[in-house]
Amino acid sequence: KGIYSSLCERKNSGKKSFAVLIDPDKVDNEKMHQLIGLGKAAGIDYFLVGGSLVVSNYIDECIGLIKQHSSIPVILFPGSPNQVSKKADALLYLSLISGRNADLLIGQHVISAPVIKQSGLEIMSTGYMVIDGGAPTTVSYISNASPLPADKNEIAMCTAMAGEMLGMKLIYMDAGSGAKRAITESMIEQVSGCISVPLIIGGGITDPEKAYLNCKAGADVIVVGNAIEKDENLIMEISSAVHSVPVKV
Ligand code: 1GP
Repeated sequence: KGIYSSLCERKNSGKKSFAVLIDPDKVDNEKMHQLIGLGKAAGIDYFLVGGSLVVSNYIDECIGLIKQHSSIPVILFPGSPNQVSKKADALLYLSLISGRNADLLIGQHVISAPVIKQSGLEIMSTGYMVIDGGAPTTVSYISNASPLPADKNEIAMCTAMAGEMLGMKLIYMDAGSGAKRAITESMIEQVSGCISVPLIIGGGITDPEKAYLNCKAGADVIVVGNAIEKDENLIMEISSAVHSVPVKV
C-alpha cells in the first residue's frame, strides 16, 4: 500500500502521525542506530530525511540503515533535487507556494523531472508553506523568499486552498528548522478547516504538549527534527503525545 493512501486513511480515521526528521548532515551510523531503535520503540509513523542544506553524501547510507533495521517508512524531504535516494519509499515533491521565487515553485521541478520520474519513488506533490518562525532559518535564507507572516491566518488559508485546488496532495506548513516560534494553533485550525488533504506541521516544536495541541488544532502529521537532535528521548514523549490525541467521530 502506498504512503499517500496510508496518510489519507489515517487522516480520515482521525489518527495523528508523528514523523522524525533526520538531517543527514547531523548524524552518523552510531546515531542512526540509536534513532532507529528509539523510533521503533516509540512506534513513530515515518522518518523524514532531508533538509534545506545537505552537504554530506550520507543520505543513501542513512536510509539504507533505516530500511535494514526497521519497517518504518522513509519519506524524502528534499531541499534540492540532488537529495533524491531510490532507497526511500516516497518523496515530498515540494513547491514553495508561500514564496514568489519561480525557481522553487516550478523551475527546479522542470530540471529534475526526468530523474525524479525514473527514481520509481512514490511522488507526493506538496504545497510547501514557510511561515515566519521569528528568526531567520536556513529555509528562509536559502529559499530567497519571504515567509508567510505568522499572524496572517487568512493568507495561510488562501494559500493552502489554492495549493489544494492546483492539485497538491499535501500541505506542509513549516516554521523552519529550529524556529523560535512554532506555528500557532489558530493558524493550524483555520487552515485545516478549509482543506481536505492531509496537513503536515513542523518547525520549532520542542515539547510533547505543543505537538498534542497542534494535532488537536488540526495537524495530521507532526514533524520534529531539531529538538530530537538535542534530546533523543523526546521521540518517546512526543510519539505518545501525538498518538494520544482522541480520535474524532
Ligand atoms: C523543519 O519542519 C521541520 O523543516 C522540523 O523543524 O527541526 O525545528 O523540528 P525542527
